[in-house]
Amino acid sequence: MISFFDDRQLAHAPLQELHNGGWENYQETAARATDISARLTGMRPSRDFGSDPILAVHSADYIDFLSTAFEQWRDAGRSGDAIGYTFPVVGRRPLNLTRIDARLGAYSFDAATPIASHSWDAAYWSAQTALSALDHVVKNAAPSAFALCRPPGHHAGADYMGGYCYLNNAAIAARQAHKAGLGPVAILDIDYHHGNGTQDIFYDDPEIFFASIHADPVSDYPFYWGHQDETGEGDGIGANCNIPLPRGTDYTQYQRALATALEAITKWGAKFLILSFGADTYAGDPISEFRMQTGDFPRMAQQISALSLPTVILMEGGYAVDALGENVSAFLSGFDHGI
Ligand code: SP5
Ligand code: ZN
Repeated sequence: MISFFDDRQLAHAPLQELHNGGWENYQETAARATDISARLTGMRPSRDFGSDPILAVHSADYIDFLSTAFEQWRDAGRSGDAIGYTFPVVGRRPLNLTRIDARLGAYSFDAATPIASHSWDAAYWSAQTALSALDHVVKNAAPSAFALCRPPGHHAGADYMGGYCYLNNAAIAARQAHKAGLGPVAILDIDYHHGNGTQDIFYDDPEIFFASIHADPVSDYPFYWGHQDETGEGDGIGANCNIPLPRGTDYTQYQRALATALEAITKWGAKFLILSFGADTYAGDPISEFRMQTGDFPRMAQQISALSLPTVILMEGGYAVDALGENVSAFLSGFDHGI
Protein backbone atom coordinates (compact mmCIF):
# COMPACT_ATOMS: atom_id res chain seq x y z
CA MET A 1 0.00 0.00 0.00
CA ILE A 2 1.22 3.50 -0.80
CA SER A 3 2.04 5.33 2.44
CA PHE A 4 2.95 8.91 3.27
CA PHE A 5 5.25 10.39 5.91
CA ASP A 6 7.50 13.40 6.43
CA ASP A 7 10.64 13.31 8.58
CA ARG A 8 9.68 16.62 10.21
CA GLN A 9 7.02 14.64 12.09
CA LEU A 10 9.83 13.09 14.16
CA ALA A 11 11.21 16.26 15.75
CA HIS A 12 8.26 16.65 18.17
CA ALA A 13 9.56 15.17 21.42
CA PRO A 14 7.91 16.29 24.66
CA LEU A 15 9.61 14.75 27.67
CA GLN A 16 6.82 14.10 30.14
CA GLU A 17 3.08 13.87 30.67
CA LEU A 18 1.02 14.11 33.84
CA HIS A 19 -0.34 10.67 34.59
CA ASN A 20 -1.93 9.15 37.69
CA GLY A 21 -0.69 11.98 39.88
CA GLY A 22 2.90 12.11 38.67
CA TRP A 23 5.15 12.87 35.75
CA GLU A 24 5.85 9.98 33.42
CA ASN A 25 7.82 9.62 30.22
CA TYR A 26 5.84 10.85 27.22
CA GLN A 27 4.29 7.78 25.57
CA GLU A 28 3.72 9.23 22.12
CA THR A 29 7.35 8.96 20.99
CA ALA A 30 9.07 9.41 17.63
CA ALA A 31 10.13 5.75 17.92
CA ARG A 32 6.50 4.84 17.24
CA ALA A 33 6.71 6.36 13.78
CA THR A 34 10.17 4.95 12.97
CA ASP A 35 9.05 1.48 14.06
CA ILE A 36 6.04 1.68 11.74
CA SER A 37 7.91 3.18 8.80
CA ALA A 38 10.56 0.45 9.01
CA ARG A 39 7.83 -2.07 8.16
CA LEU A 40 6.22 -0.18 5.30
CA THR A 41 6.90 -0.45 1.62
CA GLY A 42 5.76 2.16 -0.89
CA MET A 43 6.66 5.11 1.37
CA ARG A 44 6.40 8.54 -0.21
CA PRO A 45 7.21 12.00 1.16
CA SER A 46 4.22 14.15 2.04
CA ARG A 47 3.33 17.18 -0.07
CA ASP A 48 2.52 20.61 1.30
CA PHE A 49 -1.12 21.60 0.80
CA GLY A 50 -0.73 24.77 2.89
CA SER A 51 -2.78 26.09 5.81
CA ASP A 52 -6.20 26.46 4.18
CA PRO A 53 -7.34 22.84 4.76
CA ILE A 54 -6.21 23.17 8.41
CA LEU A 55 -8.10 26.45 8.84
CA ALA A 56 -11.20 24.79 7.37
CA VAL A 57 -11.35 22.77 10.61
CA HIS A 58 -9.47 24.71 13.29
CA SER A 59 -10.08 28.28 14.45
CA ALA A 60 -7.52 30.91 13.40
CA ASP A 61 -6.87 31.92 17.03
CA TYR A 62 -6.09 28.29 17.98
CA ILE A 63 -3.66 27.94 15.05
CA ASP A 64 -2.04 31.22 16.05
CA PHE A 65 -1.69 29.89 19.60
CA LEU A 66 -0.26 26.50 18.50
CA SER A 67 2.28 27.98 16.15
CA THR A 68 3.56 30.56 18.67
CA ALA A 69 3.09 28.93 22.10
CA PHE A 70 6.56 27.46 22.43
CA GLU A 71 8.22 30.75 21.51
CA GLN A 72 5.99 32.62 23.97
CA TRP A 73 6.84 30.06 26.66
CA ARG A 74 10.57 30.56 26.10
CA ASP A 75 10.15 34.35 25.95
CA ALA A 76 8.45 34.14 29.36
CA GLY A 77 11.72 32.65 30.66
CA ARG A 78 10.47 29.08 30.99
CA SER A 79 12.52 25.95 30.41
CA GLY A 80 11.26 22.52 29.30
CA ASP A 81 7.99 21.95 27.44
CA ALA A 82 5.04 24.34 27.44
CA ILE A 83 2.19 22.87 29.47
CA GLY A 84 -0.89 24.34 31.11
CA TYR A 85 -2.00 23.95 34.69
CA THR A 86 -5.23 25.97 34.88
CA PHE A 87 -8.17 24.92 32.74
CA PRO A 88 -11.32 27.04 32.27
CA VAL A 89 -14.34 24.82 32.76
CA VAL A 90 -17.32 24.92 30.43
CA GLY A 91 -19.39 28.07 30.81
CA ARG A 92 -16.68 30.46 31.95
CA ARG A 93 -16.98 33.79 30.13
CA PRO A 94 -14.64 34.29 27.21
CA LEU A 95 -11.69 36.45 28.20
CA ASN A 96 -9.00 37.67 25.87
CA LEU A 97 -6.08 36.58 28.06
CA THR A 98 -2.57 36.70 26.67
CA ARG A 99 -0.41 35.16 29.39
CA ILE A 100 1.07 31.86 28.12
CA ASP A 101 -0.27 29.83 31.07
CA ALA A 102 -3.79 31.18 30.48
CA ARG A 103 -3.57 30.40 26.78
CA LEU A 104 -2.26 26.86 27.41
CA GLY A 105 -5.17 26.16 29.73
CA ALA A 106 -7.77 27.65 27.41
CA TYR A 107 -6.62 25.65 24.40
CA SER A 108 -6.24 22.21 25.99
CA PHE A 109 -8.39 19.78 27.95
CA ASP A 110 -5.65 17.75 29.60
CA ALA A 111 -2.01 17.82 30.70
CA ALA A 112 -0.92 15.06 28.30
CA THR A 113 -0.21 17.37 25.41
CA PRO A 114 2.85 19.53 26.04
CA ILE A 115 4.20 21.82 23.32
CA ALA A 116 7.91 21.32 22.68
CA SER A 117 10.23 23.13 20.31
CA HIS A 118 9.19 21.34 17.10
CA SER A 119 5.61 20.39 18.01
CA TRP A 120 3.93 22.85 15.65
CA ASP A 121 6.11 21.79 12.72
CA ALA A 122 5.44 18.10 13.40
CA ALA A 123 1.68 18.62 13.79
CA TYR A 124 1.60 20.67 10.57
CA TRP A 125 3.37 17.90 8.64
CA SER A 126 1.22 15.21 10.22
CA ALA A 127 -1.82 17.01 8.77
CA GLN A 128 -0.07 17.35 5.38
CA THR A 129 0.60 13.59 5.51
CA ALA A 130 -3.14 12.96 5.87
CA LEU A 131 -3.86 15.33 2.97
CA SER A 132 -1.19 13.63 0.83
CA ALA A 133 -2.79 10.22 1.32
CA LEU A 134 -6.18 11.71 0.42
CA ASP A 135 -4.72 13.32 -2.69
CA HIS A 136 -3.19 10.00 -3.73
CA VAL A 137 -6.48 8.10 -3.41
CA VAL A 138 -8.35 10.77 -5.37
CA LYS A 139 -5.81 11.40 -8.16
CA ASN A 140 -5.10 7.72 -8.80
CA ALA A 141 -8.55 6.34 -8.03
CA ALA A 142 -6.66 4.09 -5.59
CA PRO A 143 -8.81 1.99 -3.25
CA SER A 144 -6.79 3.16 -0.24
CA ALA A 145 -3.62 4.82 1.05
CA PHE A 146 -1.99 5.04 4.47
CA ALA A 147 -1.01 8.28 6.22
CA LEU A 148 1.57 7.70 8.94
CA CYS A 149 0.25 10.60 11.00
CA ARG A 150 2.30 11.43 14.08
CA PRO A 151 1.43 13.25 16.26
CA PRO A 152 -2.06 11.71 16.14
CA GLY A 153 -5.18 13.87 15.81
CA HIS A 154 -8.52 12.49 16.96
CA HIS A 155 -8.58 14.08 20.43
CA ALA A 156 -7.98 17.60 19.03
CA GLY A 157 -11.07 19.79 18.58
CA ALA A 158 -11.59 22.91 16.50
CA ASP A 159 -9.87 25.02 19.17
CA TYR A 160 -8.26 22.62 21.63
CA MET A 161 -5.51 20.03 21.97
CA GLY A 162 -5.42 16.96 24.19
CA GLY A 163 -4.49 13.27 24.32
CA TYR A 164 -1.21 13.73 22.36
CA CYS A 165 -3.20 15.44 19.57
CA TYR A 166 -2.78 19.01 18.22
CA LEU A 167 -4.38 19.07 14.76
CA ASN A 168 -7.25 16.75 13.87
CA ASN A 169 -5.82 14.99 10.83
CA ALA A 170 -8.96 12.89 10.20
CA ALA A 171 -11.23 15.94 10.35
CA ILE A 172 -8.93 17.91 8.05
CA ALA A 173 -8.90 15.08 5.49
CA ALA A 174 -12.67 14.51 5.80
CA ARG A 175 -13.54 18.15 5.25
CA GLN A 176 -11.14 18.35 2.30
CA ALA A 177 -12.71 15.21 0.78
CA HIS A 178 -16.17 16.66 1.28
CA LYS A 179 -15.16 19.96 -0.31
CA ALA A 180 -13.74 18.09 -3.28
CA GLY A 181 -17.20 16.60 -3.85
CA LEU A 182 -16.24 13.04 -2.90
CA GLY A 183 -19.04 12.74 -0.37
CA PRO A 184 -21.03 11.65 1.45
CA VAL A 185 -17.95 11.20 3.70
CA ALA A 186 -17.87 8.99 6.79
CA ILE A 187 -15.16 8.77 9.45
CA LEU A 188 -14.70 5.48 11.27
CA ASP A 189 -12.55 5.68 14.41
CA ILE A 190 -11.16 2.37 15.71
CA ASP A 191 -8.57 3.71 18.15
CA TYR A 192 -8.96 2.36 21.71
CA HIS A 193 -9.94 5.84 22.91
CA HIS A 194 -13.00 7.77 21.82
CA GLY A 195 -12.23 10.37 19.13
CA ASN A 196 -13.76 13.25 21.05
CA GLY A 197 -12.19 15.95 18.89
CA THR A 198 -13.53 14.50 15.66
CA GLN A 199 -16.97 14.05 17.23
CA ASP A 200 -16.98 17.65 18.48
CA ILE A 201 -15.93 19.09 15.12
CA PHE A 202 -18.77 17.38 13.24
CA TYR A 203 -21.37 17.14 16.02
CA ASP A 204 -23.88 19.49 14.38
CA ASP A 205 -22.75 18.71 10.83
CA PRO A 206 -25.13 16.53 8.79
CA GLU A 207 -22.60 16.17 5.98
CA ILE A 208 -19.91 14.09 7.71
CA PHE A 209 -20.88 10.89 9.52
CA PHE A 210 -18.78 9.89 12.54
CA ALA A 211 -18.73 6.36 13.98
CA SER A 212 -16.42 5.30 16.81
CA ILE A 213 -15.74 2.01 18.60
CA HIS A 214 -13.80 2.55 21.80
CA ALA A 215 -13.32 1.77 25.48
CA ASP A 216 -16.37 2.82 27.48
CA PRO A 217 -15.74 6.37 28.74
CA VAL A 218 -17.33 5.33 32.03
CA SER A 219 -14.01 3.58 32.73
CA ASP A 220 -11.57 5.16 30.28
CA TYR A 221 -10.14 8.41 28.97
CA PRO A 222 -11.50 10.82 27.66
CA PHE A 223 -14.45 10.21 30.07
CA TYR A 224 -16.55 13.22 29.08
CA TRP A 225 -17.31 12.13 25.51
CA GLY A 226 -18.01 8.84 23.74
CA HIS A 227 -21.17 7.70 25.49
CA GLN A 228 -23.74 5.83 23.45
CA ASP A 229 -26.45 8.49 23.77
CA GLU A 230 -24.31 11.11 21.99
CA THR A 231 -25.95 11.01 18.56
CA GLY A 232 -25.30 14.54 17.28
CA GLU A 233 -27.12 17.85 17.67
CA GLY A 234 -29.13 20.23 15.48
CA ASP A 235 -28.83 19.29 11.83
CA GLY A 236 -26.23 16.69 12.82
CA ILE A 237 -28.65 14.50 14.79
CA GLY A 238 -28.24 10.94 13.59
CA ALA A 239 -24.80 11.53 12.05
CA ASN A 240 -22.86 10.44 15.16
CA CYS A 241 -22.61 6.83 16.32
CA ASN A 242 -20.72 5.76 19.46
CA ILE A 243 -20.15 2.11 20.33
CA PRO A 244 -18.48 1.91 23.75
CA LEU A 245 -17.10 -1.51 24.78
CA PRO A 246 -15.94 -2.79 28.17
CA ARG A 247 -12.32 -3.31 29.17
CA GLY A 248 -11.18 -6.83 28.29
CA THR A 249 -12.97 -6.83 24.90
CA ASP A 250 -11.42 -9.35 22.49
CA TYR A 251 -11.83 -9.71 18.73
CA THR A 252 -14.93 -11.91 18.94
CA GLN A 253 -16.84 -9.12 20.69
CA TYR A 254 -15.08 -6.39 18.72
CA GLN A 255 -16.09 -7.71 15.30
CA ARG A 256 -19.76 -7.55 16.23
CA ALA A 257 -19.37 -3.87 17.13
CA LEU A 258 -17.46 -3.32 13.89
CA ALA A 259 -20.29 -4.93 11.90
CA THR A 260 -22.77 -2.55 13.59
CA ALA A 261 -20.61 0.51 12.82
CA LEU A 262 -20.11 -0.56 9.20
CA GLU A 263 -23.83 -1.14 8.78
CA ALA A 264 -24.53 2.38 10.08
CA ILE A 265 -22.00 3.84 7.63
CA THR A 266 -23.56 1.91 4.73
CA LYS A 267 -27.09 2.92 5.72
CA TRP A 268 -26.04 6.54 5.85
CA GLY A 269 -24.94 6.26 2.23
CA ALA A 270 -21.20 6.95 2.57
CA LYS A 271 -19.21 7.11 -0.64
CA PHE A 272 -15.82 7.87 0.91
CA LEU A 273 -14.19 6.66 4.15
CA ILE A 274 -11.63 8.25 6.45
CA LEU A 275 -10.35 5.62 8.89
CA SER A 276 -8.79 6.69 12.19
CA PHE A 277 -6.75 3.61 13.01
CA GLY A 278 -5.25 3.13 16.46
CA ALA A 279 -3.24 0.02 17.28
CA ASP A 280 -3.81 0.63 21.00
CA THR A 281 -6.59 -2.00 20.98
CA TYR A 282 -3.69 -4.51 21.04
CA ALA A 283 -3.54 -6.81 24.10
CA GLY A 284 0.02 -5.71 24.87
CA ASP A 285 -0.68 -1.97 24.80
CA PRO A 286 0.71 -0.34 27.96
CA ILE A 287 -2.10 2.21 28.47
CA SER A 288 -5.13 0.29 27.13
CA GLU A 289 -7.28 -2.67 28.13
CA PHE A 290 -8.63 -4.43 25.02
CA ARG A 291 -7.32 -7.85 23.94
CA MET A 292 -6.72 -7.73 20.19
CA GLN A 293 -3.94 -10.02 18.94
CA THR A 294 -1.66 -9.20 15.99
CA GLY A 295 -3.51 -11.79 13.87
CA ASP A 296 -6.82 -10.01 14.51
CA PHE A 297 -5.74 -6.81 12.77
CA PRO A 298 -5.84 -8.19 9.17
CA ARG A 299 -9.30 -9.63 9.85
CA MET A 300 -10.47 -6.26 11.16
CA ALA A 301 -9.10 -4.61 8.02
CA GLN A 302 -10.79 -7.15 5.73
CA GLN A 303 -14.12 -6.47 7.39
CA ILE A 304 -13.73 -2.72 6.73
CA SER A 305 -12.30 -3.24 3.25
CA ALA A 306 -15.43 -5.25 2.34
CA LEU A 307 -17.34 -1.95 2.30
CA SER A 308 -15.48 -1.27 -0.98
CA LEU A 309 -15.29 2.46 -0.27
CA PRO A 310 -12.24 4.51 -1.24
CA THR A 311 -10.44 4.77 2.09
CA VAL A 312 -7.77 7.00 3.60
CA ILE A 313 -6.25 5.21 6.58
CA LEU A 314 -4.75 7.52 9.21
CA MET A 315 -2.55 6.55 12.14
CA GLU A 316 -3.86 7.52 15.57
CA GLY A 317 -2.62 5.79 18.80
CA GLY A 318 -0.74 2.58 19.68
CA TYR A 319 1.94 2.51 22.37
CA ALA A 320 3.35 -1.03 22.46
CA VAL A 321 6.29 0.28 20.46
CA ASP A 322 8.05 -3.08 19.97
CA ALA A 323 4.95 -4.60 18.37
CA LEU A 324 3.65 -1.47 16.68
CA GLY A 325 5.27 -1.88 13.25
CA GLU A 326 4.11 -5.48 13.11
CA ASN A 327 0.55 -4.61 14.14
CA VAL A 328 0.25 -1.76 11.66
CA SER A 329 1.65 -3.78 8.75
CA ALA A 330 -0.64 -6.69 9.75
CA PHE A 331 -3.61 -4.31 9.61
CA LEU A 332 -2.61 -2.84 6.24
CA SER A 333 -2.05 -6.33 4.78
CA GLY A 334 -5.76 -7.00 5.26
CA PHE A 335 -6.72 -4.00 3.15
CA ASP A 336 -7.34 -4.69 -0.56
CA HIS A 337 -3.91 -4.95 -2.19
CA GLY A 338 -2.07 -5.24 1.11
CA ILE A 339 1.22 -3.46 1.81
C1 SP5 B 1 -4.17 9.20 20.36
C2 SP5 B 1 -4.28 8.49 21.67
O1 SP5 B 1 -4.35 7.26 21.69
N1 SP5 B 1 -4.25 9.24 22.78
C3 SP5 B 1 -4.37 8.62 24.06
C4 SP5 B 1 -4.21 9.58 25.19
C5 SP5 B 1 -4.41 8.87 26.50
N2 SP5 B 1 -4.01 9.66 27.58
C6 SP5 B 1 -4.42 9.27 28.90
C7 SP5 B 1 -4.20 7.82 29.15
C8 SP5 B 1 -4.67 7.35 30.51
C9 SP5 B 1 -4.29 5.89 30.60
N3 SP5 B 1 -4.71 5.22 31.79
C10 SP5 B 1 -3.85 4.07 31.93
C11 SP5 B 1 -4.44 2.90 32.60
C12 SP5 B 1 -3.39 1.81 32.55
N4 SP5 B 1 -3.88 0.57 33.03
ZN1 ZN C 1 -5.82 5.90 21.62
